[in-house]
Amino acid sequence: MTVPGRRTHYRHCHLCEAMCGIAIELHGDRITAIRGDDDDPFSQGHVCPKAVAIADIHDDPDRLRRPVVREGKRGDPDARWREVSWDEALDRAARGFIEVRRSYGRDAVATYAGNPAAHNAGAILFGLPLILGLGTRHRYSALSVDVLPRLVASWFAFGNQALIPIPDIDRTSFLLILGANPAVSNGSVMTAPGASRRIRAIRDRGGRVVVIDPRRTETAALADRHHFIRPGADALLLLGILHVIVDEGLARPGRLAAFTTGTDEVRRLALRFPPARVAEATGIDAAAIATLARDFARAPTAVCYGRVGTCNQENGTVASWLIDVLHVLTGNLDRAGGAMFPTPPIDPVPAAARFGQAGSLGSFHSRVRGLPEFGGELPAAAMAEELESDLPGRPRALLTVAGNPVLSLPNGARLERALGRLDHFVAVDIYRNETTRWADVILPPMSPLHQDAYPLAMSTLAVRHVARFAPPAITPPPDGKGDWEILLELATRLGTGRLPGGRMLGRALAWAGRKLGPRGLIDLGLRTGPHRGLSVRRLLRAPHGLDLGPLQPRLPRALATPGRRVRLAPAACLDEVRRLEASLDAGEVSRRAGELVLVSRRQLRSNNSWMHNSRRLVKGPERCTLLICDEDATARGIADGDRVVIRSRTGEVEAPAAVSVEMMPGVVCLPHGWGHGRPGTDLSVASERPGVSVNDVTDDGFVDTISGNAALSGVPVTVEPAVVATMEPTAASARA
Ligand SMILES: Nc1nc2c(c(=O)[nH]1)N[C@H]1C(S)=C(S)[C@@H](COP(=O)(O)OP(=O)(O)OC[C@H]3O[C@@H](n4cnc5c(=O)[nH]c(N)nc54)[C@H](O)[C@@H]3O)O[C@H]1N2
Ligand SMILES: Nc1nc2c(c(=O)[nH]1)N[C@H]1C(S)=C(S)[C@@H](COP(=O)(O)OP(=O)(O)OC[C@H]3O[C@@H](n4cnc5c(=O)[nH]c(N)nc54)[C@H](O)[C@@H]3O)O[C@H]1N2
Ligand code: SF4
Ligand SMILES: [Mo]
Repeated sequence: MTVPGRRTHYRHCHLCEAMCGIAIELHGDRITAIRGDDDDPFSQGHVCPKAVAIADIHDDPDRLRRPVVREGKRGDPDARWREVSWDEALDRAARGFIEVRRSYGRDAVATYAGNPAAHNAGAILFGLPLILGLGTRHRYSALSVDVLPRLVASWFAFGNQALIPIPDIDRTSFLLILGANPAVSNGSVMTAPGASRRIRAIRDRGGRVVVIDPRRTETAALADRHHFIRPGADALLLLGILHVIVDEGLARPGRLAAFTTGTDEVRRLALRFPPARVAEATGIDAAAIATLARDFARAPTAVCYGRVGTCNQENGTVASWLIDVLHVLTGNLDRAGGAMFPTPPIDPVPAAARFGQAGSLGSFHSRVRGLPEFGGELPAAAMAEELESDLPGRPRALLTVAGNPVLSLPNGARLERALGRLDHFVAVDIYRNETTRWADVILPPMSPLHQDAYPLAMSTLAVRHVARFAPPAITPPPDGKGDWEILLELATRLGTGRLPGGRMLGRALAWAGRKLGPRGLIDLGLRTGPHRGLSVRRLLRAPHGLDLGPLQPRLPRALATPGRRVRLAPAACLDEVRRLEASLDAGEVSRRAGELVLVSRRQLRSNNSWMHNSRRLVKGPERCTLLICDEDATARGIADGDRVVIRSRTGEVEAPAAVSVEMMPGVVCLPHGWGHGRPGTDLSVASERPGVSVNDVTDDGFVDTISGNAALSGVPVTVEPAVVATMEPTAASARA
């Protein structure tokens, strides 16, 4: 029975990659409850604690509803912010860019796109033409503190960064997880709602799950085996595994052999790394490496899933590439139960190839450190020094879209200082936070609940083919704008469609977008996509989403390399392994006594840096703690709960220690996304329990050599008890 004025709206949750189906109970336009959508064929009712916080963000009084401009000096914590009309805000935003461009040229405008932009179809479809249209070399995004090494590896091997292998988790009989914690993150570059349930199902059907992580994680608790690994040593571990597979004649590439080149080179390479040679550096003993290799190779189907831990480290591209090598040599690439390439309803693979977005590496370099561009974008680890350096070509203006680089990029404090040097800064964002407080203008999009929902990017990473579209859940406010409208209006004012820098894809999207809007573009994509009979209308009639079946093989047809071959031995990776081999021989890879390195972690009730303003999510005990093992804590006179100082080359932070059996000796761990104690923000809940930013101690100088992706993992640090001020004897004696 329906109560008048009450209704249920169904859509996917836009917060993380799992895209769980949710049911939002509404009374008029007021949210009364959010729960999992039991009828979603993909997520089957699964949600995590963050889903209900969608309501908190939607109703958050701190969330910006109208554009604001800063009056007074940049960065002044006491600056006044004034609400202005959209026209005034957009004009002022555009004018600043036009002036900077006129005085200093196109490269003087920098852009940074953050994670929520990837969860918003309108922001993707309208952000891309704007950013490409600006034609600047100073293009940055969260990709290069996340998945860039995976994209580079795909471009090397498959000729297209959009061809990303995904674990076929529901059909595999052996899952090897390297540096991912889906029990908490809910899966990444593997859209698999209810990932924990899917992992348990592998074991229930007689398969095996092994986790390799410097922390015994929540995911490790679901596995048959867990091995600690020294941060950054995954490439060596994989070489050791490949050695056993080649040496013991376990390699079976099967049908892949017909369209793969470079197999002999990688076989020869692997033979140089017997497990005994890599054991000490990885922290995993040789017998365990050999067993792992045999189990993987002999399993009926097997897949290796590497994620943030294998990407955000110094050997990120090599590790990502060796995972592909492992899949090819064992015949597990592009087959059911192995690593597969989804064919989503709107397929970026042919689009990327046709519009010149398949990939590119090093066609230009950053000015200061010479880091390579990938796909036209520079690594975000270079952003602070680029904004800072007076070499010719310094960016004077910045546009951020859904990003919080002050908390998300390595050496965030340095970036923060550099933001103070800008002539003009515009943020498209919903909060005045650690980054956007430096802006001149903040342009806030409406809540996602006021907008259509189609998981454009996440569908391309899903472990099944699914489709789901929802209209706005709640009537949009009359003066509200979606991300796409803000980006379109900026583009119009900047005339980016006419700029010579607007690449073909940018111009095509800008033209079609103006005519069709995001819903029209999505409809066009669905109608012309690989799955027949889809359209927005069809999906509106299926509010719980449609299941379009399991993943299907795509090779060799989808390959974009010359002659449609998998290129298994890219020169850049072979060179890098030689370098790694030399440092292995020099003993540089092994742990020095007493040394500590830092890794980060995610938390179920957090989403990167921007959901700590939900009281429901942040309540409970302090969660921004330093995990440290007993041995390392005792050696430093640290007891559980003590405040400690964590120091690196770039800075220091103070946090309570949590002595934990989860941690590998020599490795300590802070969560990322905290650090809300900076002045001048408008985050009333988050600033009550600020925590500290791990990225005040990570190092922008520490990157994956091939891609320039930030090595956020494995940062050398020292940890010692915080000095208790002698003026406060009560506090000191309480600790004694
Ligand atoms: N040390 C360490 N650092 C890390 C990581 C790590 O594991 N360790 N992880 C890295 C990873 S994987 C990522 S993806 C990055 C994330 O890096 P970022 O994307 O830079 O940071 P987020 O915390 O996701 O910030 C999102 C911003 O978008 C805004 N926002 C939220 N919703 C919307 C919306 O609908 N529209 C608009 N326009 N804005 C919105 C928020 O207010 C916030 O300012 O952090 C990286 N940094
Ligand atoms: N609850 C929650 N969910 C999220 C997010 C969030 O902030 N909170 N963020 C979302 C985003 S943007 C992303 S990209 C995904 C990320 O999803 P995941 O990749 O699952 O992310 P993490 O939980 O950071 O897991 C990385 C793991 O790698 C380990 N690790 C660190 N260094 C190394 C190493 O050198 N080698 C190996 N083998 N392991 C290492 C860490 O200990 C950690 O357990 O999560 C998404 N989902
Ligand atoms: S797992 Fe991700 S998509 Fe699912 S409810 Fe939680 S935040 Fe939303
Ligand atoms: Mo991410």
